[in-house]
Order: sequence, then C-alpha cells, then structure tokens
Amino acid sequence: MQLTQYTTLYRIGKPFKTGAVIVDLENKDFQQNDTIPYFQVEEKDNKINFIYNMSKEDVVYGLGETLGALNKRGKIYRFYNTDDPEHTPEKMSLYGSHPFMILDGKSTFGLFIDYPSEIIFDIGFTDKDILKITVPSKDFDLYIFDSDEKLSIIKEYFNLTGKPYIPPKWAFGFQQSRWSYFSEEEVRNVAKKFRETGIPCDVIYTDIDYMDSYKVFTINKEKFPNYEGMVKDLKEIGIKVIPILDPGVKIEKGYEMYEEGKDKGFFCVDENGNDFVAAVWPGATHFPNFLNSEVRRWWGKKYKLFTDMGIKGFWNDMNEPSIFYTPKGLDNLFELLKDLEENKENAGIEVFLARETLLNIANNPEDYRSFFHKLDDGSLINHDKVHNLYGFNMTKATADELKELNPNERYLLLSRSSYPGLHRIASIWMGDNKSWWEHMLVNIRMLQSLNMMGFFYTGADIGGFGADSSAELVIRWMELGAFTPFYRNHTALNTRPQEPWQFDEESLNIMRDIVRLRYAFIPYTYSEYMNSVKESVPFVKPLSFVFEGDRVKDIEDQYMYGDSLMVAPVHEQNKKGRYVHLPDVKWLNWTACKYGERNMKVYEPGDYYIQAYLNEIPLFIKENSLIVLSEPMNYVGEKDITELTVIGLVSDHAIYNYYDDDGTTYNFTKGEFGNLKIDITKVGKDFKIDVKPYDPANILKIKKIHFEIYDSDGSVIKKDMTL
Ligand code: MIG
Repeated sequence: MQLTQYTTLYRIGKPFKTGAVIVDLENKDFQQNDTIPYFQVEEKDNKINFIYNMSKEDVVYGLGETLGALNKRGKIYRFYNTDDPEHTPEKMSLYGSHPFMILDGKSTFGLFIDYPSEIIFDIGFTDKDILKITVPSKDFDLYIFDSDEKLSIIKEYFNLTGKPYIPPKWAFGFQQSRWSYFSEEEVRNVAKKFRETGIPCDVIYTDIDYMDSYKVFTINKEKFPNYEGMVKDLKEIGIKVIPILDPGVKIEKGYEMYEEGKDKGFFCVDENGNDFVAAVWPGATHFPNFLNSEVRRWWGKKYKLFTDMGIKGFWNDMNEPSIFYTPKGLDNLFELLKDLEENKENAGIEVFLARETLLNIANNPEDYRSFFHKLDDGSLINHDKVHNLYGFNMTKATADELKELNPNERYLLLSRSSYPGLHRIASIWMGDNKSWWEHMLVNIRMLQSLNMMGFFYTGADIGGFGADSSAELVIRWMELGAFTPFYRNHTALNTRPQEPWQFDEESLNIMRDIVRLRYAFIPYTYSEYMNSVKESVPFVKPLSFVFEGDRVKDIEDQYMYGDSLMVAPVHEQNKKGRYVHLPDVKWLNWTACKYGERNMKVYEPGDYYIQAYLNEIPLFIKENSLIVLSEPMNYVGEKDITELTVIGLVSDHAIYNYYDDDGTTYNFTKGEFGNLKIDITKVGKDFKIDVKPYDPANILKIKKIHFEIYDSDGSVIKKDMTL
C-alpha cells in the first residue's frame, strides 16, 4: 500500500508492536531536541506532553468510541479500555481506545498515537484553547498526517492501518438479542414470532446463559438440549444464531479449557509466576494470554464447537478484560468491613469508604498492573503496558481461526473491546448504553466518530441496554437503527422486554414497517458499504465532511449514510418532528414510514422544521444523486432481487454505481461482482436514462428497474426499464 508524502512517523524510544499498522514507514527517530510539526513537546515526570494552541475555529474530529460531542473540544478523554456500564457524560473511558484525531480549522492535520496503554487527550477542557495530549511513556509511535483534507487524512489512516472489515451481506439484516434468552425453547419462540408477525430478521443472539455455569465453549444441556438442532432449524427460516464468548476461563478441575490452559501455561501469570486469578461471571477464572500466538491458535481452534454446527457469527464480550474482583481486592474489602463492624457504633464516613471500596473493586487499575503476558519471544510484559490490546488479540484469535477454517467465507464478528487494527478483522458495538433518549444522540455521534476510525460496521443496542424502555423510545431507536450498518435490538437482564411485539398492536405495526423499510434499503446500504470500503471513505459521514462552511460544523445529529442519503433521526421524546439543516444543494425530502409510500417534496437549502410522526423518519436524498431499493424480504437472500427501484432528484445529472456480489465469500476480490452504472441526465422536461451492466460472474438477477425521478420543481417522471 502506498502512502503519500504527507504521513510521517515519529518513533519515540522502542515501541511495543501493537499490530495496528500494516505498513512499516521509515521512521524519523525522535531525539531529545527534535521538533514535530504543530506541537510543542514537553517532557515531564516521565510523561510526554504534546501541546497545541487551538484557534477559535478549530474543530476536532475522531477518537472513535468516546462520549461527548462529535466535535471533541471541551472534554478530556482517557484511553484505557474499561467496562463501564454507566455512559454518563463526564466519563472519559469506554471499551475501546482509538487515539486517532483530525484537527480542522486554522491548520488542518491528523494525528495517530500507536501506544497500547493510557493516553490522555485534554481537548480544551483544562484550558479552553489548549489541546494537550499526554503519553506516560517514552516508547511509542506518533504519526502526523499533514494534509488539509479530512477525507484524505482518513484515507491515509486506512492505508496505514488497513481497510475496514466486510461482514457477510446478511449482517445488514435485523438482529435480535437479549440478556438472556434462557432456553432453546425461548430462542425458537422468538424466531417463530418474527416470522409470524412478518417482521424481517436475520440473526438471534444467545447471551451467557446458554453456557454451562458460564464456562466458555460449553453448552448448558438442560436449558439448550439441542443447540445444534436449534441452529439448523432456525437456519431453515433464514435466522442465524450467534453465541457470546467471554475470555475468562473458570477454574474448575476437569474442565477442558482450564486443564489444557493450565498444563500448557496459556494463562496470564501474577508476579510469582502463578496463573493470575480474577473473578468474572463464572467466579474465579484465569485469563488466556492472547498476546501469545500459540495461545491464540489454541483458543481459536475451540470455536470449532460452533463452526461445526454451521455458525458463522461470534460475539466476543468482556475482553477489556473486565474484572469483577480479584481475591486481593476482596480481602481488602473484607478487612474494611471487619473494621466497620467492630466500630459500628461510631461508623460515619467509614460507611462511605466501604461503599467506595466496593465500587472500585471492579476493573481496579491495580489489578491490571498485577499480571503479566509471556510474549512469543519468551519475555514477560506487564499487562498494564499493553492493556488496550487484550480484546484485539482475543478477536484476532477468533478471526485467524475462522479464516483458517474457511478462507473464502465471510463471518460476522463483534468484539466489545478494541484497538486500531481490529477494524480490519471485525467490528464493535457501542456497549452497555441505557434506554435513555440522551443515548440516541450518543449513538448518532459515536456512529460518525467510529466510521472515521474504520469501524464502518457498527451500531448501538437498539432500544437501550440498561433500564426499561418505552414503546416510543424503541420505535424511534428502531428508526435510527434502520440507518446504521449494525442493526441489533438488545437489552439487559431484568429489563422490560423490547422485542417489537412487546408493546401494543400499533407499535408492532410501526416497527414492522421500519424493519421492512430497512430491508428495502439493503441494496443501497450494501452497495454503498462496499463502495466505501473500496474507496476508503467513511460509510457514515458528518455533514461537514461533505459540505463547506461553518454552519454544517455545528450539525451533529444528522449524517450522510452513503453518498446519496442524509438521515435526520428524531431522538427526542414526544416530538412530532425536528429541525433539520439542509446544506448547499436541493434535497428530496422523504420522511419515510413505509417503503412503498412516498410523499416526496423538494426542498431548497436552508433550515426547516420537518414534521415526522412516530411512524416516520426524516430522510433526504441529495440533489443529483440516487438511491436504489428493492422489495423487503423476511431475511437477506430469501429471494433473488429481480427488480430495483431507483429514486432521485435530478436537476442536471446523476450517476449511481450499484454494486452487488455473492454476499458471503471474498470472490469479489477476484472480480466476481456485479455493477450497474446508472446514468441519468436531464433533457428538457424529460430524463435520459442509461444503464451499463458489468456482470461477468452472473451475480445480478435484476430484470427490471423502476425509475422514479424528481425534477427540481417537484414533478416526477416514472419509467420502467427491462434489462
Ligand atoms: O456485564 O453477557 O456488553 O451486551 O448482554 C455484562 C451479558 C456482560 C456485557 C455486554 C452485554 C451482554 C452482557 N455483558
């Protein structure tokens, strides 16, 4: 892969090889008195600070899975992967670390720090005009992307770290989950219910309760007497089953994973060389040492339990790694409680201290400093130094083995924890959000920031994970989710059920329409996704990546979904519409409800209040661009797509590059894909339509195209074309 002139690597010390990058750039070894562009460099207390004076107009983009605004100014972000189920605005860390940002304003440049432990970005929080990046280490790689173009910086970042992961096409279908479906019967019933209610669905997840005592790579035979049969039967109706996997291996004599891991020395060790103990779901566990390639191979082979059943999707959870407590942490707590009990007559502040200790017993920084990884060269490294790589390497174990088993077959693979580079082999969902309206906005912003990092295939738990949800919230979130690549309704233990039929008849009908609309959009979504990966352009883009000017920089709750469609979800309670900014060009407003019902109106650029009742989501097609739709189906690939509907607002000329392939293999890399170059030119009051197919491998089954082309005055011409 060729990188252009404007990416420079500044190597500081002897960095750990993280696996984030796929090219070795010639580095500029950084010496004490060297300078790097844009930043003032300061060495203090074994930390290196990079300081930049921001101008008023500077906007900071990126940083992937972080809370707060899309413009990252005004907040501190701390990269140290953590399992925090309370995504409240002040939080600085989540499950993944993505230290890549773009500053756009007076100057424009990009920066990526390849360092797998704590990094702090203070972006105008402590001092409103100062960007201060702190790395508490003298061994890391710093990349500066010196370009004025945000999209070229991103392209360069993808050249450096690799292209985004491509899931199978069915991964764009609707997915249902809950913690937990407790039995085989329950899973089968959920599947049946989707087909009975006519709501399309492609995937159902089984959360931790399918396991025997939370032991990874086991199945609870009482609750799931025939997991394999369930997988096969559901496949018959187009539903794929995806199991969850946790890294912690239960300490239990006779349990294969435990015995093998112990015998082979595959677990992380403590300072005395004993297998490190941390408690997670199964109680006391050992953590596999995923930073070692032999361990990764061992772990990867275990997925065979599922791949033998025909399972093609996996969900790697808890891999920050999440720690509920360690024996040491628990002992500290008991000591404190004992003191408390002895002095209970006078207990005051001690109660609060005990409470704090109890809360901090999970994911305690000290615990992360107290275990070690044996690397391939036999050396030991403290976990803290490579903390952010744990989930990446667990997921690498999965991906490598899936590729080994079936080199030409795509898989759906989600990880909760991540680091740059993971985006090449898998993707992430946004973790444990809540059934809060505020978290819809978080979802919309994070979707854009994650796409900048190459996590194109992502989304949040639709309806919210923690807390109970209302019908209205689930409906609005189902609308938003219909326009995110990963579309999964999921909720936590003991929360109100939120499958589409759990509310009332009217809500069910609305949700059916939404999911069907999603499926009608799959030809467009898939085509745009594949084109985005090919072109190295984010699939979801902020408006400010497409349009110029200050106004669009403030728009964070509307986004481009592919090149032609702008989505403006309603994310507030009790609203019957919302304000929408329409930049620069004319837009075709399709505030959509049902794929077949189109009440389209042409809008001039400007700001509008757009009406959108509960069953409607505001969608806008950009002037001189096109979208393609098909009839919805029960699941992706249920039927061949033989007819397409092409919709657009053409005031001049529009081209659409419709792409499709077999959806399950990598044969597209050998030219086995189909293309329709749809070219529409306005001629007087009419349109000239030209469609050029490229289809050497006979992928396309399209026989007929319905055109529905709007003129800037709102008039429409409909034509059919037979291929
Ligand atoms: O601590 O497996 O983010 O999606 O349902 C909770 C149970 C553990 C966290 C995941 C969530 C999943 C849950 N897990």
